[in-house]
Amino acid sequence: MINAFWTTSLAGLAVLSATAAGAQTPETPRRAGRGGATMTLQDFTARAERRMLAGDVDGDGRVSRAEFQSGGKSGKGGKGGKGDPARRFGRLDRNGDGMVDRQEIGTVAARRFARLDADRNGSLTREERAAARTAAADPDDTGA
Ligand SMILES: [Ca+2]
Ligand SMILES: [Ca+2]
Repeated sequence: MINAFWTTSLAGLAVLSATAAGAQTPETPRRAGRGGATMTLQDFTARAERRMLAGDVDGDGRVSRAEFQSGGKSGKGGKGGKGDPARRFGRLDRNGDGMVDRQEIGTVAARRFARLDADRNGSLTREERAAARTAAADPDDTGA
């Protein structure tokens, strides 16, 4: 009886710690070799930063409105809607100082990640990202 009790408790604890560890550890081993099929928040944020800062012409680590609007790659050919650079810039520049910095990119990317991560497991599958691309509108689109 005592043995059964302890066995059950320990098994329960093992499951709990495994779950906790799983939640905190990025899925590096599984991700490796799968061609980036899944992305952690870190990957996602890094990619958003890279894309945004590709338009950082003067290299100050921030993207000004002018830099953003002339940074051809970030737009999807677009006038209006989610592709409109002016509107996208306004959403990214959360403190309204006319510059988008890393922190702002990170904030927006994290929010977007949380929304895209449909099963809340802390990583985005190819399917979850594909669903985002076909979504009608994404107010936090960072181009990632
Ligand atoms: Ca800003
Ligand atoms: Ca997920």
